[in-house]
Amino acid sequence: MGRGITLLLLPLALLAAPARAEGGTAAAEEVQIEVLHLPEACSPKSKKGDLLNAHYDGFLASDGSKFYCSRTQNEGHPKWFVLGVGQVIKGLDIAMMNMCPGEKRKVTIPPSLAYGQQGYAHVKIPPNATLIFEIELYAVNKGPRSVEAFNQIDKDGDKKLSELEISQYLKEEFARDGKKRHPSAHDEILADIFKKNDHDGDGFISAKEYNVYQHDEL
Ligand SMILES: *[C@@H]1O[C@H](CO)[C@@H](O)[C@H](O)[C@H]1NC(C)=O
Ligand SMILES: [Ca+2]
Ligand SMILES: [Ca+2]
Repeated sequence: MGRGITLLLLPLALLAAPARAEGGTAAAEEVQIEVLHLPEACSPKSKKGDLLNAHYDGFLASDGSKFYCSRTQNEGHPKWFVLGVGQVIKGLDIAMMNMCPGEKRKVTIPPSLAYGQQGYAHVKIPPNATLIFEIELYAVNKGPRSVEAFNQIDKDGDKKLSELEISQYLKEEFARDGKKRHPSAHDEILADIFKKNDHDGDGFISAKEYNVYQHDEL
């Protein structure tokens, strides 16, 4: 999967359910991290807003049963997601910080940082479930809303993205991935980008409007 347009526009929402923190006792509410493998050259280390590529298996702590395995999905491709912005459950956002490509971790996540008192019936997670994930990280990349990405689109360097600049960017991305698209796709996507990002409606996407994750200085 390419790193371009899809990620800018449609960050995937895997295992994204609201993490319901509901009080509880402090000690039991932390994510426990056990490093299973640490590469000798451990860099770069993941941070909020980075785009990660990982495989992970999820188990119920109560009986060890496996409720999730990324290897059986999407033709076995590892998952892409942006770290620290709620695309995964809160506990995973915490558990995967400061992690480098090649590193493996086993993490234990309390229910308050997972699916809480509700559970998540869709993947058979009961109420109040402590979860264990085994994670293997493959890549730590600049996130889709990085300073670099912004500057790359902002050709005239005025720190805001015009329709023309985004249109140009879309064309380049389309050309790069070479997928067949309906002729109207460009205009629809362009309109959609402005609808979702141009909050003050001035016809530009400002650095602030673009930097939804607020992970870098723009
Ligand atoms: C989940 O935990 C809460 C708080 O400890 C408790 O009040 C509730 O009854 C539990 N729910 C179930 C289904 O065990
Ligand atoms: Ca500009
Ligand atoms: Ca604007």
